[in-house]
Amino acid sequence: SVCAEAFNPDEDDEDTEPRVVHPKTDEQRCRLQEACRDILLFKTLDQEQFSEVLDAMFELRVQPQEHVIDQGDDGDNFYVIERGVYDIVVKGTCVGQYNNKGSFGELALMYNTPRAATIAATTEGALWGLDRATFRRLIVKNNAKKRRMYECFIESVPLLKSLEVSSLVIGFLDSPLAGDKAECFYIVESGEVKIMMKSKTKADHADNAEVELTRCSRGHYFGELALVTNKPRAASAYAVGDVKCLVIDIQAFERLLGSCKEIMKRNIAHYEEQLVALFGSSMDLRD
Ligand code: 1OR
Repeated sequence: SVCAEAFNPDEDDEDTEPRVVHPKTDEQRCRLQEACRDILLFKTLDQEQFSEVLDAMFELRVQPQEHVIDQGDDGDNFYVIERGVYDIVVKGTCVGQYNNKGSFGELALMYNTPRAATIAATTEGALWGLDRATFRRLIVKNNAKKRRMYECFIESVPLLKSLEVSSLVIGFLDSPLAGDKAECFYIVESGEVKIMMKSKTKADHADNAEVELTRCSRGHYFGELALVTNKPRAASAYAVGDVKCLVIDIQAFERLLGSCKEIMKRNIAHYEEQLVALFGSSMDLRD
């Protein structure tokens, strides 16, 4: 891609720019807060910064077929979805979709590159925009700081070694969910996570007992299966004591880890062998 400017958030001299404030009613602020609750890129912000971000955001309504972003354009805003369905189109082909949640438009702002995809509303929708200057001043700098803190760790994870780490948009979670929503992929930074599955043997099945399949510690990943197979979560993950995980959302996962999918699929074959050993059947992890 075209990238003339180096990625160096520390050299930005945007601290002197005036603070952007779009006044909002209480009702708007409520909806905005709800839409922003699970946005990974906002998780590195402290409360003061987060509230500055909320102040700067502005509401935007879109109609079906409307393009929010056109591939190749310069980046103006970052967008958080309040509602609506949006196609992700790369060179004329639809490669994915946002369905009533999530965010997009961060790449051009983070790396000073042209828009990497077209985002087209397929329904009527509502979005919240954040201008480029505020996004860079608060979010890009924070993300870069966080990444520097974790550089050693990221470099020690074999799966991530093959990636261009500079394009990794990361979030951190202090204790993993026993998740059923297949939206994130996790890498353990510290602590231990146990992976549990409902037993398939008749006796255990009656009382809904869970069987421990494995434990994940520093550098191990989990949560990739449902993202690779597009099926519901096959097992639950529980923190054993304090756990810190690096979290990658599904869009970033697709964009960055596509090349790692083959490695992951090979590991899924191992899961199936383990399940056969445990329960006598693999329960069709894949199709
Ligand atoms: P942006 O500023 O480049 C378009 O503007 C946005 O689409 C982009 O930031 C991302 O937020 C979002 N490849 C590139 N951009 C994507 C992709 C994507 N998905 C979402 N965006 N891929 C699709 C992954 C499902 C990879 C296609 C090869």
